[in-house]
Amino acid sequence: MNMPVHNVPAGVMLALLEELAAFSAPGPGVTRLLYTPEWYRAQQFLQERWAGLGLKVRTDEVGNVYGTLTGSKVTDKVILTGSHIDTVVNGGRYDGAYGVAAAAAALHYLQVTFGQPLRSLEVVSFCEEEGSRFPLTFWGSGNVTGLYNGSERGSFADVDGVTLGAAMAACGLGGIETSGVGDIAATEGGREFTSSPARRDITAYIELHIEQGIILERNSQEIGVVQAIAGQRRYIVKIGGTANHAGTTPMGLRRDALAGSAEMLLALERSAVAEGDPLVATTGRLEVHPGTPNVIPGEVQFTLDIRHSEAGNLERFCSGILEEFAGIAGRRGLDLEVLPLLATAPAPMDKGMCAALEQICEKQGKSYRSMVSGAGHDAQLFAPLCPAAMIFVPSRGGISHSPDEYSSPEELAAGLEVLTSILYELAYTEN
Ligand code: HGY
Ligand code: MN
Ligand code: MN
Repeated sequence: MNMPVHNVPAGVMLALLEELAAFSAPGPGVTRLLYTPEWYRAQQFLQERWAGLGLKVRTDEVGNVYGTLTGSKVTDKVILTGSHIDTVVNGGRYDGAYGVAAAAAALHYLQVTFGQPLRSLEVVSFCEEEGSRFPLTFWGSGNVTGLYNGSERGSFADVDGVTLGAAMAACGLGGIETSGVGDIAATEGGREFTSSPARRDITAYIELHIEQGIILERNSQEIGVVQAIAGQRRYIVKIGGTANHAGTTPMGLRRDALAGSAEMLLALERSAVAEGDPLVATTGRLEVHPGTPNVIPGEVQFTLDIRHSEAGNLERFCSGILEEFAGIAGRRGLDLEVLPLLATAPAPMDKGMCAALEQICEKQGKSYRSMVSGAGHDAQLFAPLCPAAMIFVPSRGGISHSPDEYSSPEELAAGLEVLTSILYELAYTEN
């Protein structure tokens, strides 16, 4: 089949990326956390630019922004493409934003070049995926796919104690602060909020994203066709000891929550290394209370992020390490509380779309490889609901979640062309 999509101009995408990077809190890299002023301005900016690109724009009650190119034949279903607009703290300018900018540029190119599609195409800027501000992740796609039911808005708060519902209300969004979990109490405005029911009108989801790893660069390949996304377990672990005087408490009489945590984290690393690739385990955040030099730590709270591409191995590793934590706490006379935060199963991508992506790369003479994603992505929430696919482009040095995150304009443009090509096949041809 000839390739009607070629030489897709990257200018619109690169300009969007440049402008999005400016919506950040002060500091190195890009920091754009959910429901913060910089987050709000970025979503507002996208609505204006997408309207200017001829897309029909709307926002849902959690702040996901959509731009639709309505089809001539199929209008009650959409082919969805996009990614998340939020970032980690001091992150890069491509994680998430690239998939959002490229999707809008692809729809614009398709509309200008081929006119109205047969089937509706829709770009989405998901409000949140990282879990950087509130202790939950995939808040944007999770509200689209039914992972969340709205009751979370009163029960999750950021480090300053601002609840998800209050932060939403501060952005004028549908959520209003509620009382506890699962109990959607009437609010001061007397309005109940409704949780956004899972959408049933999405026939396929495609996400373009930077690899955030080193495999494509190491193998000098332009495109990654993702076969599966690793499953993820996230926990908050609370260790209870006894805060006491650092000078007068003999070592044998201590219940030191930080020393106990340190033994647990070394056990975590040792077990993960022994388990071997592709298992990874990380503690990204640890808080010590009271956190003063001359007081034995009475309480420690740390996060766990554990991933594997096989569900059984992930389950076995998690239960094993939590058992080991219980043994350490028991020996030290410490209290242990483990709060599960997230459990996403490994998600296979759609075989038909993977094959179509490989064929597109072949025809366009782009080097590519099939691969598993160690990073979590919105696409994994769509995989159980509709055909889902992901396309990667190289990350320089494999660096991501860092101000040094970088992909060249040529690499970004290659990904854009592959995305545009599969969207053309899905929306413009009688496939
Ligand atoms: O953590 C992840 O895998 C993704 O970048 N949110
Ligand atoms: Mn991402
Ligand atoms: Mn990320």
